[in-house]
Amino acid sequence: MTDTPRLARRSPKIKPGIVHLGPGAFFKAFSAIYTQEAVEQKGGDWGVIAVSLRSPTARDQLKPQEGVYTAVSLGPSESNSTVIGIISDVLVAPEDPSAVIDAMVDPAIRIVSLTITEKGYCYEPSTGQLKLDHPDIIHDIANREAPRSAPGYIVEALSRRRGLGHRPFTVLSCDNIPSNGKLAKKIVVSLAAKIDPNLARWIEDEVSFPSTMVDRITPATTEADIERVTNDEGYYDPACVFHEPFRQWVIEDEFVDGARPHWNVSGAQFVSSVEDHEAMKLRCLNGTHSSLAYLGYLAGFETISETVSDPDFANYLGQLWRDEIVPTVKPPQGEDLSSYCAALLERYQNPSIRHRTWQIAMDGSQKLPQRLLGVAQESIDAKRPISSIALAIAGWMHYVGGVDEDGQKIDVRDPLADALRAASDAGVSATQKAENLLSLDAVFDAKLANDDRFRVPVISAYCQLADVGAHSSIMDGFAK
Ligand code: CS2
Repeated sequence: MTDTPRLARRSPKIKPGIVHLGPGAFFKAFSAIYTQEAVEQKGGDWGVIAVSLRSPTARDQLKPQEGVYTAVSLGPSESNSTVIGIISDVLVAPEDPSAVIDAMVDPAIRIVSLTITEKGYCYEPSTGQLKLDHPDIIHDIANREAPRSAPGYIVEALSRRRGLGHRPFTVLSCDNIPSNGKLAKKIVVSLAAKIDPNLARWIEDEVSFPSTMVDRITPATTEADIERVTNDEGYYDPACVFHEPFRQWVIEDEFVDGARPHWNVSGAQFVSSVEDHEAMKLRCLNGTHSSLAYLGYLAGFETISETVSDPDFANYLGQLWRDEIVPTVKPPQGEDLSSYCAALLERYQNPSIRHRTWQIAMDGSQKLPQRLLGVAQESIDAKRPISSIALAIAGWMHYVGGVDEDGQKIDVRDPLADALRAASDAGVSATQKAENLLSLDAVFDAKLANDDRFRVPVISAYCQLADVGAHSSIMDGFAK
């Protein structure tokens, strides 16, 4: 390794116009690439200051190579690499909160974009409200100049811009949450209202929060990936990222003063409302991803492509789409849902993308409501079946119980991991365990959790998983 030169910047830095919070693999494989392509073709000062809200890893990887990194697109049998140079600086918020606020207050910054994952919004997944008892929110109300949460940084930076007479920036959420812009607005305005009601009103009136639908499958980078870049490219790049060729970005075109990169030249769609696209993607893709992640993990599969290469799981997936998910989705203009799902299956099958079931299984308490529970509620209301969804939810319940089908410990990563484990452990019988988990109101809306048309199939799927395991349970579904 010591003999291999490190990747170095070859192109000049672009002046920053965006602060991005959450520079993980998805940002590097997605909006950073769209932005680089837009700037290459249309120009503009749209360099990105990348801000990590927690760990210094992104900075430690990127700084020594002046922000550049390699993005590798992996098709089933071909690959293609590009060096991305759109990042102009990387900051680590806990090390220097003032530097982050100063960057966000600079009027040259016209967009603050976010890939902070569901939990970064500090909200209650079952209700969509800001959690005022969240430790970071309590901290940020008391320590405005050194916040911890994304909403805390946004509120303080907007407050200072307002005080200085600057125009606000656009807040661009790129997380997998329905109406992510509306949610971001609700959270930011709720936090601002705790600090200064006039500021809250100004944010309501002046700041834009467009919603977006984002899509590109991007597994976490592994040591083997880094080695592959070293071998293929002849340089060492610990910041490299691997992604599928497919990408789709649908954005509501509501930016403060119309200021945004020409992302359309790189294929982004600007629309007046993103809701139908978001519902299609969250339910058809993320809903089945989570289902395959929990049941596939329990059945012993390491990746999504391995899971769907099992014919029984492929059948289960087809049934989940056809009978339970697609009937709840209104096709967005220009989309045909059966072609959309057929293309999704091909994307899942891509053997070059090693997307671990364990990775997708993370943070299930934050993902379940928008991925699966809304579908279950609508299907019940419309008297349609929910047996495949009930099995997926029961799979999540087993997973968060923390023990796999061979009695091995599962490394459950979830902000509610302890509460989930405690709820599961407190039950003696399988039925009690499932009932305890159903009573967690942070995840399950009370109306759904108390409805026998939901409870009964979920509890019975849980018992079935306990009796015969995930593989036999998904096969059993076809016999019914
Ligand atoms: C996945 C998503 O990890 C997960 O929860 O479902 O990251 C998924 O790969 C992306 O949303 C695809 O666009």
